[in-house]
Amino acid sequence: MLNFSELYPVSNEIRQAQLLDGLWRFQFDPQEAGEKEQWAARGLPAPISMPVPASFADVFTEAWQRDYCGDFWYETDVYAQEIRPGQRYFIRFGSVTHRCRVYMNGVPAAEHEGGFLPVVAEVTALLRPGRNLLSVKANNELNETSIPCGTVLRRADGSKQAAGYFDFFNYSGIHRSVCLVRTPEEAIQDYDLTYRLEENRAFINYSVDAEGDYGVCVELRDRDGALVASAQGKTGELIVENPRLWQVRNAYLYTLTVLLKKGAQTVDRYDGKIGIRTVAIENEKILVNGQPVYLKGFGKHEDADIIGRGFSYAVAKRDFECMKWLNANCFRTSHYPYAEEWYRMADEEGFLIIDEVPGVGMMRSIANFLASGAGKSNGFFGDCPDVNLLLKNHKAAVEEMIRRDKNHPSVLGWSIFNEAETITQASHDYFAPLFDLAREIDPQHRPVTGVLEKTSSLDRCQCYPLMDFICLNRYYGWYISGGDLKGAEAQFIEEMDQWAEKNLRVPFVFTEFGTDTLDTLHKLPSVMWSQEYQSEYMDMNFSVFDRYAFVQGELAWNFADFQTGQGVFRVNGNKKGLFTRARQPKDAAYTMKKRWEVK
Ligand code: GCB
Repeated sequence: MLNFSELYPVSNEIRQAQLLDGLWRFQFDPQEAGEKEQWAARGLPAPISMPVPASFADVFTEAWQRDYCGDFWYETDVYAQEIRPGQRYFIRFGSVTHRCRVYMNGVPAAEHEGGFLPVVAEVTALLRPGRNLLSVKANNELNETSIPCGTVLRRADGSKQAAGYFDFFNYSGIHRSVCLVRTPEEAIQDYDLTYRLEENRAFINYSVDAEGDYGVCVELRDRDGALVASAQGKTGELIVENPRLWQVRNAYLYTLTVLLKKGAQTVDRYDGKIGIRTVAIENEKILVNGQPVYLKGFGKHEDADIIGRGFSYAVAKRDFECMKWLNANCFRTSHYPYAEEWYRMADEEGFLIIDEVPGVGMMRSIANFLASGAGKSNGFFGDCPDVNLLLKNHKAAVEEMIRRDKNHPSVLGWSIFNEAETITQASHDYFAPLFDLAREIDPQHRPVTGVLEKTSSLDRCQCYPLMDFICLNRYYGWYISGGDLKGAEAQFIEEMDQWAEKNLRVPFVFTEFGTDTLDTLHKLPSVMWSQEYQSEYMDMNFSVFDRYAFVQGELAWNFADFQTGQGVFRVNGNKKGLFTRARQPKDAAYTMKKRWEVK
């Protein structure tokens, strides 16, 4: 169940969510002076302005600012017109990357490790009528005891440099909206739902976590606002006659209203959209409402010009429009849980989501994408400095993600890692409890998976038996036999025949396959990096996928070009997008569109 007020902020006649987004004050703190000098109480000594939400990196024109690694501070003024007695107040951040301490009027109010899930600070006792100072000390260093994994190097001038064991820029800052949330003293904290479908009826079992000794009333309304079911009590069942199901790319959402009642008086109210649907794995099939679904779509990133990893409704809307244009139906939140707005939009649009924790970089290499793509293993769990602490942070991320996202009909399953080292007993012992945890805490018991790269081959991988469906990242024709699609195809088939022989009776989903492609390069006959090569590569991959009935999905890498760190293998970022970073299609997007029209 959620911590108090972690529920997505809403306003109604009882609750209030006041958005604090805008231009905040900001200061780097390379000397780590902020705490000693009491910046939180006194205010930042030399602030500049900084937009929230956004990454700080790409608003700057100086390299040291863009690439800054270490402590940094944000602050803003929060005006409370009145402090109502019998109410509780919270500051809720959608995320702060990668860790933070929150202060209200100089007093510490919350700490959070992990840069991709909400941070909630209760400020009831700290908030004053009038102007209040909200400060955040954040830090974007990477290490091997928190996820995503990486390390900090020192440049010649002594400054810190974040070196992720992953292939995306270490964007940092306040990436998602911030709200001042007011709730009643005793309030609705969370709710869980499970679904069962029978002929013309849906059974929704619910459980409400609410404080106080109040009556609980749950009501379900259809799109037109008509009441279709209601029930009393903290747990119970809603029965919907002739339900409109939430279907893939044909979504229907109901509104669930939870009321806390003291006699006729409503003490608290929370409204959430829900979709009636079931998800399951049966043998080699992924089932939504009992019907097989073939996953078509992408691994994505939260990544755009200027705002970096900051959430923007306009960018998200454009992404959904592009994915719909291609006839896609699914994406993976590679390599971290995205802003909640993505899931709300996916609920509306009927997209499926494989929801991933930032369990990335669990192979020690700063060019991990190269090593793994080519099947060269790097160790990790055997000599990780504090595997228990890493596991603790990883568990917290799994728990917080599932708590946050469990009620979204779009969420099809949970991904525990991307391309981790999985070939040692130590890796199995590390991951097994994480899979158990995900299964235990998701009330809907959605499938749990992890994403395997090439070295996690079936004869060596210790972790694939943990998975309900198997996700493979494969780059035959790029990192392996690049430029030789015929040879690559033969090697690909050879591997897939081995999996087929195993007869695992679970679905396989390709969660990555792709080629770096310059939108300016055409070449006949094709060469690597050309638009022609990307299309030919896709066609080759499709022909291999179609040979195996257990392949039940294809999520291309990547939806759009995205920013990475610098290096000789990346031309200002990863160019495997089917769209440019400005969200314009490359030629291969038309190849996908044509295939996905009929697939
Ligand atoms: C991978 C990683 C992904 C990289 C991709 C690539 O295997 O999972 O983060 O961006 O390869 O393009 O190399």
